[in-house]
Amino acid sequence: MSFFQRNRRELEQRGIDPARLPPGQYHTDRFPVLHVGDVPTYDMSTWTLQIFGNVEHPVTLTWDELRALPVVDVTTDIHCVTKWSKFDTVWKGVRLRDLLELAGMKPDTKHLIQHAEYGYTANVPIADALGDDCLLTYAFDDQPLEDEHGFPARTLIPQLYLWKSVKWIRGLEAALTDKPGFWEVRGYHNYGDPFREQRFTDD
Ligand SMILES: Nc1nc2c(c(=O)[nH]1)N[C@H]1C(S)=C(S)[C@@H](COP(=O)(O)O)O[C@H]1N2
Ligand SMILES: [Mo]
Repeated sequence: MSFFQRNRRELEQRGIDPARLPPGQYHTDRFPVLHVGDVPTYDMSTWTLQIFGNVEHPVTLTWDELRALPVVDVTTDIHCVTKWSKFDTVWKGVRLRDLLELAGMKPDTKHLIQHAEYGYTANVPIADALGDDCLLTYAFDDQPLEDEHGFPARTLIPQLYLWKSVKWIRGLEAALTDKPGFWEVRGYHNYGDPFREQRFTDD
């Protein structure tokens, strides 16, 4: 029996439906850390989030302004393209759609381009950012994010591979034209649906 088959059987034995695992994925209880480059550090008195692009009025939020916005809790499975999935992760934050609405995102917006510290970017179709579970999140398991998991804030777009959930988020850009991001221009799929196993460009 392969590692992947054994992993699915272990899930069944724990009473967890293995159909929650996308093809080619295994389940882990750990929370691996994956990123390129250094982990940034911040002075929260100068940290900002910018919401800009195809909007009526660009917004720059301070940390305190972000924390004053309506908070939601999301429990969801996450799937990394390096093949690990983690179930029932618990996040707290502000819905991306509420943030985009705050800036008056124009209705003809087609894409969301997410901008992180040090230039990492990831693109998603705008519809994929507007779901109930799509957050700008600042807490995991009721604790502030750990530095390596994106402190102070990251996005969570759980229906796509996790490279689309951008750590150390600094900007949300509403866009009319697509701008493939850091991994998307390096051979990874432009959309990245785990259940259709869209790992690489031509998958
Ligand atoms: N800013 C930034 N965000 C990022 C990345 C990165 O390199 N830089 N890597 C992505 C990838 S490939 C994955 S799998 C997830 C990993 O999140 P984690 O380290 O919290 O598990 O972060 C994503 N967000
Ligand atoms: Mo990843």
